[in-house]
Amino acid sequence: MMGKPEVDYGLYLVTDSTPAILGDRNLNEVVEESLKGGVTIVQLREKKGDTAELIEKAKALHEITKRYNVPLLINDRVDVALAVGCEGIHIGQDDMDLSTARKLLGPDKIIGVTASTIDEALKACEGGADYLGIGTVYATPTKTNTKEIIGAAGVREILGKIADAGHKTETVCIGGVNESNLQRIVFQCAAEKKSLDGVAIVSAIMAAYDPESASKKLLRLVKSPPAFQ
Ligand code: TZP
Ligand code: MG
Repeated sequence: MMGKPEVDYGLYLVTDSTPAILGDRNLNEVVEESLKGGVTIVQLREKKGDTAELIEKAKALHEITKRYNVPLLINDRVDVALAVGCEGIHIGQDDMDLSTARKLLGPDKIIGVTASTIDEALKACEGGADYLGIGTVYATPTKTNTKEIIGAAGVREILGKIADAGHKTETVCIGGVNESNLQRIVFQCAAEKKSLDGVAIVSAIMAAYDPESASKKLLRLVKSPPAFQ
């Protein structure tokens, strides 16, 4: 038995292959640069393309993430994660339900769930999600169809409620996180009994001129306590 891998959620890269973010660069190269910079977990998020193409993309990316000993999760697609044999999936509220996904993937795969409200968060924790992606923290051009912009205060409220309910589920926040605001967001989000385990980022890494140094800088900020209290 392999068991579930230990995961460091500290600096969580979510990919985006759209022209606005990736431009004419190569997805695998950009992800590998960010892995060199210290990204601790990667989610392949592709909203377009057919299944066969997505499986090929995910397989190639998995070869890279494995070399860095970093888990690869697939956004939305349980079938693709199973086909590739990668470490797990991330599902939103409109995707496959958590219990079905768990049945299909088994106990050892990582399943993350997006939560924008207290109810969504509690339900995902009770249902056995490994981590929550809490947000959207700030409005972001990377994802415009976000239902809820909850701010750092909204994230903190959710963290407080899941801690009160006794859940140990890991947590990251997502939406508009960058070098300038990372520490303040982490600081503002901290609830009495629970802080974030990491931050999930698209554009501040993927769209950076130098994804390796951007990741290094972001990782340093994640791993150092906020410079103010
Ligand atoms: N879910 C909520 S916001 C978001 C996703 C996938 C995009 C975050 O992108 P960025 O560029 O880090 O703001
Ligand atoms: Mg989804």
